[in-house]
Amino acid sequence: MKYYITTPIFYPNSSPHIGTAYTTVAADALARYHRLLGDEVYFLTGTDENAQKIVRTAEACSTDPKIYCDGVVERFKELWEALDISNDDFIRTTEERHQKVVQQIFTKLYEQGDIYKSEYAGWYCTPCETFWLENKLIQGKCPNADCNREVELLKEESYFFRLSKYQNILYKYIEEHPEFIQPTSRRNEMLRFIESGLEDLCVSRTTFQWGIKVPFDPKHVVYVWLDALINYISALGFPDGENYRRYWPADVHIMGKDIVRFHAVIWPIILLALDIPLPKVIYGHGWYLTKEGGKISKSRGNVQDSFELIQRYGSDAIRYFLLREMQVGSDGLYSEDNLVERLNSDLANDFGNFISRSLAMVVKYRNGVVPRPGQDGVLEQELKELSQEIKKAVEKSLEVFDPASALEQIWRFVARCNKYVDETAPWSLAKQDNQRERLDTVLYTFVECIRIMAVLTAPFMPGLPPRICALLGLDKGCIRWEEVDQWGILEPGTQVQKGEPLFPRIDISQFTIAGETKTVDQDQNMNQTQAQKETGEAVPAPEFEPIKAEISIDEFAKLDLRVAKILSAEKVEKTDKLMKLEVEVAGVVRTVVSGIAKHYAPEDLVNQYVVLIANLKPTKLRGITSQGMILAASQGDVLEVLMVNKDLPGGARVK
Ligand code: ME8
Repeated sequence: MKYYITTPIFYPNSSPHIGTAYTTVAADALARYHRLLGDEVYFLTGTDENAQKIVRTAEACSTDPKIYCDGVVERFKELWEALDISNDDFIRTTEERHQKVVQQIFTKLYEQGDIYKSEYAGWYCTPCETFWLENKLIQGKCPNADCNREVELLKEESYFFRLSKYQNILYKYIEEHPEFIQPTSRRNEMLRFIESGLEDLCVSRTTFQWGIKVPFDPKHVVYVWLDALINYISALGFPDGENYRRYWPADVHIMGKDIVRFHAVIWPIILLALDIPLPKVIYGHGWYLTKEGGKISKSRGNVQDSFELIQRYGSDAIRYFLLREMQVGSDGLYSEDNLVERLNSDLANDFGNFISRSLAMVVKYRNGVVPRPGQDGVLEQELKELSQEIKKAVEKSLEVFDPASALEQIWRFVARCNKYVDETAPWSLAKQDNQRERLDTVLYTFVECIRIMAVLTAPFMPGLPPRICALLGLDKGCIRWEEVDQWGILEPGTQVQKGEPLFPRIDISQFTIAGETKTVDQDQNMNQTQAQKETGEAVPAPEFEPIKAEISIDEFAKLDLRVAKILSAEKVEKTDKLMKLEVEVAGVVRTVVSGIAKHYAPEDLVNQYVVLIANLKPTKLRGITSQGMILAASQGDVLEVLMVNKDLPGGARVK
């Protein structure tokens, strides 16, 4: 089976962002899933460069549009690489292979009478690259709810494309093919839009020269949408390229809801006019919004540097977050806090923790050698049935382009596996001589569960399978979709390792607000601690952080530790960990921001004497300058601030 999937071609008027990344990551997960199914996949993305807004942006940077695009396109390519995007091709509309096809199609549509010359008088919105009739404007501005910006009056000789001629054919086609526009809410919107009547579309401009020239009338350049949509076939070598014959029609065009209209109306009509089969599905997902509710977009300037995010959290974590948070038919909420929360709960606690705790037990009880399992019990049977159910559910979700529910299903399996560890309590089995075979079965089941998780998550987090395979002593070939719910794949006798935690916890209390330096404290200890508990002695012993390298007494003497009296305490808004303290030390009052809010109520702290590192360089946390740090002891989830009970004044030295 072939599978042709595309993203929109993005305007390179500024660097790509998290919104743009979502579409591309979603398409990539689908492409990877289909490759795992054994389909012959062609995955296309690219850039839409012949737009008026590109000319404007380049002018603002006093540079040539092509040179400007070349720079930004490199950023796109770098970002896709950093996010492990597995596109087979990257089309730029400034490439000759594209321009040639656009000119051929324009000429053909003109010759057959579907394009005609007339005069355009109306309004143009440059940010949306869209023409509007006067009666559609809202208070004289662009009626697109997300835009609402100034429009410009245009009056020029133009070519027009007869959308109206195909209105009824298209309407009937959408009615008869309920799968054509998805999800259903977007299909209904499109039907209403077509019912309101299609106007012929202005498809050329004469007021600027950047773009593809109309071959028989070169003072015109082709209007951006007609040009852009054709990328989906020009990249395949339309009309007689091998890829075109092999892959067209597209199995799905994935895009945001903002541009479904162009894909569901203009694009099918171009294809109908050319007598070319229509794409099978046009899928419009929601937008990523900021906490304040606005769409993340270049023009709103609320974009966070994607490269920085990837560097901080890793591509798999970003991919997981983006795919998990966008529910079908609605918008997703993006914030770095949400991202860290998901990373800590779903990836570090649930997923990574199962893997480290179960591998730690194979290492502890069987020297890392996968044992031959004995007879399955009820719990193993239940897990096997669940894996079959989950495989089907994931397949069903991906058939309807819904990675969020696919991941939700996979995490049902992860949760069940964690419960299985508690139910089987291998640390107790290990103490009973007559439970040797049972322990073998449990440990074997652990490792099979890890293999299954590696396969299930492979399309979404492609960085994981190689890492998990390395832990399991397998090569990449162990990632086979058809074996997801087949048990007994892993050979007994295989040597596994505990390895590093796959997703170290991120301590968000170490963050300062956006725009300032952020330091991430990766609390690598968390997962290991739990694993250690379970493999440990009668009273499970926690695993401690290794003791740091020796220092001299002189180095220690540099630390100025003082008793400080807490005068006031209040939680820092919009965080759940940070507490702002006013402390009195040696006659002065200082502000200290401390990550203890989860463990203390403000009233429990006021009037207490604590230990302060008084000569620590101030740092900003959530915009508050913190002048020192108070000492606390912590292990796992327990934290206790060190308090001084004798009557010592704020300012007394701690030595
Ligand atoms: O429209 N949330 O390009 P574009 C989710 N060149 N997705 C988002 C997003 C957000 N906040 N912001 C952008 C164009 N996107 C045309 C397309 S195709 C023939 C021509 C994604 O750079 C989403 O896929 O404005 C949206 O449809 C697309 O970027 C718009 O990209």
